[in-house]
Amino acid sequence: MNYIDEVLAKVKEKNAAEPEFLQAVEEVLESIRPVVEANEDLYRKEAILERITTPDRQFIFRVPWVDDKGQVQVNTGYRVQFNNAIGPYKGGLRLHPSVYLGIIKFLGFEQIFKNSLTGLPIGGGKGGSDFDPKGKSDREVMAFCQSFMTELCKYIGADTDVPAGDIGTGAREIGYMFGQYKRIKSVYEGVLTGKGLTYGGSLVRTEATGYGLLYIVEELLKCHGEDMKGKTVVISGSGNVAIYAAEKAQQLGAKVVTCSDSTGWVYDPEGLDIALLKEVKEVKRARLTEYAAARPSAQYHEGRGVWSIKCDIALPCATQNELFLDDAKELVANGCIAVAEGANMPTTMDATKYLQDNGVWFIPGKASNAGGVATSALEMSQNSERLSWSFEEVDTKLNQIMVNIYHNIDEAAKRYNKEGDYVAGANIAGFEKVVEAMLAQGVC
Ligand code: NDP
Ligand code: 2IT
Repeated sequence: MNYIDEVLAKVKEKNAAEPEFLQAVEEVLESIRPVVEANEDLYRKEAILERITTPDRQFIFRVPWVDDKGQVQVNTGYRVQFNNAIGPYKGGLRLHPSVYLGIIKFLGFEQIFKNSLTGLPIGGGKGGSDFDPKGKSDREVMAFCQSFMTELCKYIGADTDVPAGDIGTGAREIGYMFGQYKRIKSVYEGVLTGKGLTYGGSLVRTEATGYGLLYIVEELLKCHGEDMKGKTVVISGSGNVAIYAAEKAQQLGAKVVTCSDSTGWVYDPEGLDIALLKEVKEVKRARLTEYAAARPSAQYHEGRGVWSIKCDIALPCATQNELFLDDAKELVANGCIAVAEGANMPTTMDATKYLQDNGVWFIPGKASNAGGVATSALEMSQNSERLSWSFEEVDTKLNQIMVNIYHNIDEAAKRYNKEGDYVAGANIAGFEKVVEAMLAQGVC
């Protein structure tokens, strides 16, 4: 058996109950075949693939907190430190009832290659909890965050492991966690990113993932003689990534006609009202029914359905496995030319293949949503030098990083005779840098 198949079989056996992790590993290993085949003896001897698919360490802990009725609640907390070959572990904290070890491992594994693609010195990690912030009071969220950080603070630090936001973790949660870290450790350091602007946060971090997504799409289109002006865009999700992707798409002259949440979706043929969407989601933390109620042009539908709307560009920005083969068929039939992932692994493997086989330009999340973590790394730089950069300075750097990512993944794909296969390009370019660092650092 060749080395990749051997390792894939072992990973499947060891992690059988973690389908999302297996999906992420399979996608990466399948697409780096040409690189591994060219170095098979060395990589096998050095156990590169076994090492890169096994986390450095993983922490699982109890998170007890008291709800508003005085009842003690217990959640499970996770932090997986996956690989620090090129820098301190870096990656978000997901707070969602679906979180279990397999979700955190898939996200931490993806983060290794994404962080490598940014060109900045950050390794891969991820964490979170099965806590659901939805419907909780601010005091309950604070109680959870303080308890979570009471344990997590033992494993993280500005030069060790720097968490940030992800699903369910926004500015409010980061603030409570930062306060508790500072209180326990008596150290004021950039241990978290996505902080508020009054205590070490970076301008543009809030917008960064969504804006970065559009910067890479803009570059993709430019290189194919197209631009965003007049394009119809469908987006899923209505959280941090979705809102700022929609905002930047409209700034670039496109019309964004959909968004969604976990209960339903909105079709707004006149183009989303971003200010209203922010008010409903960021301020009121309400459902999309409130958006539709306040916006005469919008139709609200229960369930899922954004991919059924005719569009030029589709941007999945909610969660993993939310764009299936049937959705891909509908997008192709409707003339969609590009799909770029704002979320992590939102497109299933068969849907990805269908899109690519049918000539749709497809950019995988580890490249297209890297603007968030890249700007987190810029926040770390600002914290280290105890300075704050202007909005324009950070935004210009973010734009340049996304343009560079596009050209790096395009070039890597071409180098292995896979022109236009940005999945292969992203995995190969991300992998090459990490492996070079691992080999240089010996067996560790
Ligand atoms: P938010 O919590 O701000 O928003 C998530 C959005 O997705 C909400 O609209 C939510 O709906 C919806 N959603 C979440 N889970 C599900 C589900 N199981 N089914 C249907 N809808 C769901 O998170 P973000 O916007 O930060 O994250 C979105 C995606 O982007 C995730 O995959 C995340 O890992 C990825 N990402 C985030 C980055 C960041 O900087 N924040 C950086 C890079 C990637 P509802 O409110 O109803 O739950
Ligand atoms: O998936 C991701 O890249 C994030 N949630 C952002 C991580 C970060 O450290 O900013």
